[in-house]
Amino acid sequence: MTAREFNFDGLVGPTHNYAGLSYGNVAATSHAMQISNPREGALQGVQKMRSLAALGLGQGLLPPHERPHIPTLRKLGFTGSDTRILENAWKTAPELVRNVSSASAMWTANAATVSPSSDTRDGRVHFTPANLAAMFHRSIEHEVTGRMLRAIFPEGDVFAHHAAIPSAPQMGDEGAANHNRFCADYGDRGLHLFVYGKHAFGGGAGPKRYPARQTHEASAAIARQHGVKKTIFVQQNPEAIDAGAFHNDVMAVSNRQVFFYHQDAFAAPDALEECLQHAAGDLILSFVRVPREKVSLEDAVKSYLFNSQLLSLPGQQKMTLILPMEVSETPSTRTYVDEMLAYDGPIGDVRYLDVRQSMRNGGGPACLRLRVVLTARQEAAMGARVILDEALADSLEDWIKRHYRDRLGPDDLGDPALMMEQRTALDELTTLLGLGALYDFQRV
Ligand code: SUG
Repeated sequence: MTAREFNFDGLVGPTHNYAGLSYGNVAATSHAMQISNPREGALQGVQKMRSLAALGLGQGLLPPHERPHIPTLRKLGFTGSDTRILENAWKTAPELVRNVSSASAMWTANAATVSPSSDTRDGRVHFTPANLAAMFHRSIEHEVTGRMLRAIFPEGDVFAHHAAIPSAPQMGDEGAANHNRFCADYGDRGLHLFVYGKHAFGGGAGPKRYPARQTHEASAAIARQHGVKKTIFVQQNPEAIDAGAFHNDVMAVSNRQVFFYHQDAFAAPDALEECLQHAAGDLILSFVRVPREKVSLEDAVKSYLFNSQLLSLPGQQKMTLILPMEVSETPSTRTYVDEMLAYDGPIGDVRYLDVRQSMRNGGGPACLRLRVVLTARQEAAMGARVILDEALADSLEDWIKRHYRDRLGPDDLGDPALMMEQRTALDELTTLLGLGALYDFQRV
């Protein structure tokens, strides 16, 4: 069956800010309390989508979430009108307001795990929103993410939706950011590599400094409920997590038969390659392993070399790597990329993108996208207007310029005017995208 891979990018939300909420995410904590520019961030995101769509790739988008999220503050004991809740919470517990104001849903690699129909037992495309249990500000995303996915991919013969798995650190699930799929063509049966940070039960090694956000138990649950036929589970190297690789997609990226990864991403890379090749059978895998002598773990985390999008462009035999600008500004990674292009490997081209607003929170090109493989029939079964074309990109830019602030500090988040501005903006966006009443403020 022929199929296409779509990248669904998260649109940067009106409250994009640097609150330093993610312990273990070095970029986010080192930019804590700086001033952000939500308008620039959102425009950078649309430009990213526009350039990938212009290369002939399937490009979709997921809208921002409602932030600040007043229903969460209600669950935490605040009462009264929405404005009163925000004002009281800001006076008595500003850290809670910062947590419920994060635009973190933009990093859609963490939105869900998606399994293509060629790989599941019932032949449907399966979706499970990630519970993101490790970080409070992200643990409040999954319900609305699930709602969005159901609106775009209606439940039925074609698409199957599951609720997030139970939310506790032992079941921490961070979605597609810890998952890779290998296949010949996108519509062919794939081999799924689930990467976890630690076992929740039964001991075993784990990181010492920073949290392992994804557990083996969570990865196994997702694979089980999607009915994925060919799976391999491997632990992320605890040293990589301790160096700041809080998700495996900071250390590795795959596309079809190619796996581009850092030597220290996994504790035993030789054994992993052997195991993957054995499981892949006739499909000959191609491994591009970057040695630590060329790029240190530290530079991999700083530059986000592996948080790139490895893509098959129409008509191109070799693959293209979409990299953040920071890779060209880090001497070791720039040299590595130049050497890689000079050598006759599977990656034949690179392009650099400016996603600096997101990068300062630890979100590179790959964090911003959720991959969804769809056949033509599945594409036709989609609801909503979320596939990017020039006209939609123009409308989004116009919408951003009318509604977004160009300056936001973590001390501005208690402003009721900001809450109202983003509601007006999101209300208009749901109409533009044909999504119906999606947000809690639209459903009361
Ligand atoms: O979960 N940053 C996100 C970045 C997610 C990146 N995703 C992938 N690697 N796939 C996180 O740590 C920072 C928010 C703040 O500190 O204000 C944040 O949530």
